[in-house]
Amino acid sequence: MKIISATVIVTSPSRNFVTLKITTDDGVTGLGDATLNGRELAVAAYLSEHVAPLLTGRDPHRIEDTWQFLYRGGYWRRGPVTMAAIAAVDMALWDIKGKVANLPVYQLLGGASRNGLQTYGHASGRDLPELFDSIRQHRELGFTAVRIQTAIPGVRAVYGVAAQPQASGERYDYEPAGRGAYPVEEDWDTRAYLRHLPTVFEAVRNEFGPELPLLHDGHHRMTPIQAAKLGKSLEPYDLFWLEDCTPAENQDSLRLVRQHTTTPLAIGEVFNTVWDFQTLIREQLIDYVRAASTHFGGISPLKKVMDFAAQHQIKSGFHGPTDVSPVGLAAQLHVGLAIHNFGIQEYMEHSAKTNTVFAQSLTFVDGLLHPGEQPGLGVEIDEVAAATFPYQPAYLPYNRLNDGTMHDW
Ligand code: CS2
Ligand code: MG
Repeated sequence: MKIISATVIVTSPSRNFVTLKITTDDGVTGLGDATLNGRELAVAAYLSEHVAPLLTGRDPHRIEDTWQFLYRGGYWRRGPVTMAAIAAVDMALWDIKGKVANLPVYQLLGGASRNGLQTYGHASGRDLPELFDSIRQHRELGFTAVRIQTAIPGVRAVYGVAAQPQASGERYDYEPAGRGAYPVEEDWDTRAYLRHLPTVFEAVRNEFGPELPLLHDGHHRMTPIQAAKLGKSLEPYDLFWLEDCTPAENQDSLRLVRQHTTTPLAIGEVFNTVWDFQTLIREQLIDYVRAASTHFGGISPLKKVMDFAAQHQIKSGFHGPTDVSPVGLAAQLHVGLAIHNFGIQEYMEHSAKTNTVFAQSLTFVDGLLHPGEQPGLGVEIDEVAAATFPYQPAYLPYNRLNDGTMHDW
């Protein structure tokens, strides 16, 4: 069996997606997700200019060797663009292998370790009534865990909170394509945030009780001691996890957070190789690995990092926003179903428009996601539909503090 072509499909049904399609001489095709929010065309060029030409003639069954060839052979290692490109190849080859074996990919990873994947959704609101409505809406949809994001008094626009109520039935999607060809400036005030957030979780616990698993995303905005302060102040509300509490390029900084709080910590959606996790996992400075198959080099390294994490009783919490495409989401559902140390799966449902481009076999029933029993990943792309949604320049916002200093978004 030989690869005869690798083509890059950029489409923007509700937001930009980059998909790699590998075709073999037997006519079997495989898909991989290479979507990197705000830098999509960089990955598309990396794939079409520097990877696709090298794949022709290779044996698609040699997944590990192809991964190592692209990682070590490119000389310049790691980084989000490189690892998203390699991820797409890895996913597509697992898709092909599953189709040839007539098995869903999770079966090739050791089979199912559970019936389905507990999932959390994004509840948000500018104020408590809106937030409570959003929590109720998510519970009616079957979510058995919710992430809580809310406005902060004095801060104009906050990550994860719609500036206006969503159209009825529309799910809140923070990464809409129409963000414009220049990033929007937002503002931030950590002290206001640290004062306000505990009052929100107290109100949510009073309204919904102690059982509902609640998550929160700090989105990289605190210093380690501020993260420690927040983790400690949220302990009475028994969070499932506090995510991205502080930028983790300096993995050592999580030692300081860990010393002060027992609130479980989740980190890693912006990481792209196991090296970014090495200290965090070895010293058990986190509780959940937040990697996404798309940004972490694909299925192969995602399984490897979870096997490393298992030695330190750390579980998965794979990143599942709308800027991981249905292909990338499917890839990590297969990994999540197979590994023993599964924790929870994020699920920001893709839009109806996106679902006209990507046919998916995943199911979400009784709060559990399952990738389905289709051979391979269980996702197909309608290239004619994809072509009707051309790329739209779109960037994530950025943050400045009140004095104009750049801050983490
Ligand atoms: C967020 C993401 O889902 C999350 O946890 O951190 O939505 C993040 O903002 C986007 O993936 C950025 O592209
Ligand atoms: Mg996050």
